[in-house]
Amino acid sequence: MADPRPIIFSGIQPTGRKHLGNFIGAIRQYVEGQDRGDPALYCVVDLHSISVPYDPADLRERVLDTAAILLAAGLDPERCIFFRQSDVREHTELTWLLSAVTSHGDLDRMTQFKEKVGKARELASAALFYYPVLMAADVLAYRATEVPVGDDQRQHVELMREIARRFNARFGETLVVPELVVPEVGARIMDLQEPETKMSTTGGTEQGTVLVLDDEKAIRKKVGSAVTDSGHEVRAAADKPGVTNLIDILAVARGTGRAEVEADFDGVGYGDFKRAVADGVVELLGPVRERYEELRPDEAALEATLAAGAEKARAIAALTIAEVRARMGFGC
Ligand code: AQP
Repeated sequence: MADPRPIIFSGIQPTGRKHLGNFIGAIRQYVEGQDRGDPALYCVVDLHSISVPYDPADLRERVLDTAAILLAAGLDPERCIFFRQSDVREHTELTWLLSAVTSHGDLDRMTQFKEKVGKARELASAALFYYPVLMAADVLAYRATEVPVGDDQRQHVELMREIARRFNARFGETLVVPELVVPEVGARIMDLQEPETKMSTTGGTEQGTVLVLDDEKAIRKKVGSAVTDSGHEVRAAADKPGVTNLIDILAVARGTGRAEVEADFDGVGYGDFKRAVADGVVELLGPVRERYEELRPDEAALEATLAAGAEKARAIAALTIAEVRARMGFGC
């Protein structure tokens, strides 16, 4: 018998500043997954964004920005379940229930928490510390089998797998242990100015971060000034992080692999190579920006899309929560 189709779940934070790393590492995987998944669920994770200082009035706007970016990138609400996390209250209930099988030590080991708080650990919100439990609830509520994410989420997915295993061992087989899915090329797109650090919404350089909504001029400027090295070979190597990053970006834009890009640019200087990368990124993101401009003004339509998705999501999550509650000894 053929394998059943996967249940796919992934979440993305609400900001209008989605970058090329988010697009390559996550968003294009979402679009690919919507015909494979049964269902594929994608969620704007607004509850996660309260883990750092934020402006409530701004939050709703950023959710709509993000929703419009994802729809512009190719998400089709007819082929996937697309919704806002806070509309499905089951996520917060399951977070609390799963905390029974999550240890303080588990959360204390999360490198993303350590990187984000730096030395200001005592001032960090409890929500930031708890973020991986909410992320586990997001996925486990749908008994997802696949979680498409970028490489930076590897540790969080490992933890949710462990939480599911522990729950099943303690309360009986209930939750599905999901598989991490990271893209073969582009799982970690690096900052163009600091290619040793990942391209990031909060931590990167302005010039080294290509935004999905950047216009052609901005894209060409940022890619044109990307840091390379003192050599001249277009070759992926550990000691050539800048060039390797550009090779990955072009490979994704052209739908090929590293080897094909290296072969195409054998003997070509960095200047021409960067121009080709800029062309590729403009082709990749240009249509998304144009479609975004059309979709973003119609807030009522965006809200209606998210509300319809939430209703479908809730129907699935409610079944899981009911079973989890029963297993844990709560009334129905
Ligand atoms: N540089 C990256 N390369 C590949 N994938 C990436 N992702 C993030 N950065 C890269 C993936 O994008 C998805 C959505 O991420 P998010 O918006 O939920 O936030 P994040 O993972 O915390 O990364 P950001 O966007 O850079 O935000 P900050 O600055 O807050 O860390 C995820 O699947 C992520 O793996």
